[in-house]
Amino acid sequence: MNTITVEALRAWSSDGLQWLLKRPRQVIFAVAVAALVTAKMRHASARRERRKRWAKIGKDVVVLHGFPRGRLTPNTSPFVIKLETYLRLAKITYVFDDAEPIGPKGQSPWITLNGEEIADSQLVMEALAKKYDKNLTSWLPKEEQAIALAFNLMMTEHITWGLRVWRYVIDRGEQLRKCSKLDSLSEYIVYSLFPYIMKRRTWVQGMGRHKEKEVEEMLRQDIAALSHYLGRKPFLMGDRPCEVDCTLFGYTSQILWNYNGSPYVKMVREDYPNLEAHHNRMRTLLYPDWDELCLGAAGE
Ligand SMILES: N[C@@H](CCC(=O)N[C@@H](CS)C(=O)NCC(=O)O)C(=O)O
Repeated sequence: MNTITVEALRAWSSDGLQWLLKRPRQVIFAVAVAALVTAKMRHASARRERRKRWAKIGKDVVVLHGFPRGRLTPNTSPFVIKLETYLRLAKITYVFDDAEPIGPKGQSPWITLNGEEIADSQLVMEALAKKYDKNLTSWLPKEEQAIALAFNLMMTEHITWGLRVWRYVIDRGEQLRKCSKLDSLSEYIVYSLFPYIMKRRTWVQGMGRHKEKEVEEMLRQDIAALSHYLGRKPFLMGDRPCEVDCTLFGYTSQILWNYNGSPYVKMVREDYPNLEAHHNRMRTLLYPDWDELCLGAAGE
């Protein structure tokens, strides 16, 4: 390079630097945009790679996506346990993956099956029941199927919200933090944002507008109804477990293991002990590997 070119370059870069120094806001904005674009591209590439990995898992093998395993339960979400329990009960081959817990509808769980993505535990179970001919409730008379449906909805649309009030509004995610094992960044995001977000959501849904004791009483009635209907039967609908038992197991798993300090533990354990017996029966039947799936109490 000759001297004139070097001089010209020096002058150009010094002018350029001067120009940039006079525009700090624009520079910060440009750097932020570049960082965002890079992060988005990396995110999109990781997403593509995960999908390639899931596509290779095998024909007709379900990839169940959920939050990371809990310390004391295979999952801290009743919906993930509900679906995983169904997969086990229906003997459908699956693998669990926590790399992308939130699915196409913005919630967990969801599945990938032969490259197709299906979200919502209930819709997944219906799709799988059709594909594998595994509707475990269809043998019941229509009248009892209606009862199973109503109990299922009572749990997923009513008990869920009462439990969320306790977990996020009353306990402010403390017990959930103890029962989960997340890296410190995810923990910070989840537990500083979730109580705030969930408080808002429980208010919009309606449950969050009631007094603590009112919510407790509502859930007691629901839990009592489940217990009375279960009675002395081994499973909710009789001698054979079906989908609604998977849902019940999802909820008793949360209450018995992840709701320490809430009034609901005593309800399930002491006031309506046939529900704890149901939980133990389902766990023995379907989760011989329960301890291996769980990540162990804090401090281990
Ligand atoms: N109807 C859905 C409900 C699932 C659901 O509420 N999942 C919660 C975890 S327990 C979730 O993903 N929450 C995150 C959010 O809604 O933003 C199902 O049956 O899968």
